[in-house]
Amino acid sequence: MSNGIYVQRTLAIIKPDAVQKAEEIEDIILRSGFTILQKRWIHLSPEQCSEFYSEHSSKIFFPSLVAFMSSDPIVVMELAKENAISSWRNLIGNTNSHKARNLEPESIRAKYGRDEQRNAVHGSDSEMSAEREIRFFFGRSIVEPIPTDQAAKDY
Ligand code: RTP
Ligand code: MG
Repeated sequence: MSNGIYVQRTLAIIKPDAVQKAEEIEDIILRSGFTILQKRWIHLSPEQCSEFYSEHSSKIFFPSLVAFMSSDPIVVMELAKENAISSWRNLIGNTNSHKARNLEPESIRAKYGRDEQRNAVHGSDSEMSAEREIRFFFGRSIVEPIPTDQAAKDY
């Protein structure tokens, strides 16, 4: 068992409903101890959104999600921090912005989201999806994962 800190990477997106607040959200990200390794603005096509969210292709909200995510530019960021995936998911809060306002009033979705779809931000939900999503937008991470017992097994 390693005693080292496991600096993990995750993918964050500032969605079309919140890009006007991108600077404020980036401030929160940095004040919360994340490093922004890579960042780009991009306007996704409906086809690219469908591919990115393919795990939801059978859901009733899929067409509307694709229309929303391709409606305007987004900001995508590769973030690094110890336990970045769960740390970022905790900071963004419940998927439904109304629930986030009740349950986690300090969360990003509570502050900047509108409803269950227009919820301001995205976060990878596992190491596997983080790898896939970082590759989707950036080709590859600019840093090699720090080897720990777990990481050595995964990579
Ligand atoms: P995300 O992937 O964007 O970080 O969000 P999440 O894990 O919290 O939620 P997920 O279940 O993966 O849903 C992906 C995105 O689809 C939209 N959504 N709309 N009932 C609805 O209208 C509905 N449910 C989900 C949201 O934009 C959600 O973030
Ligand atoms: Mg998700």
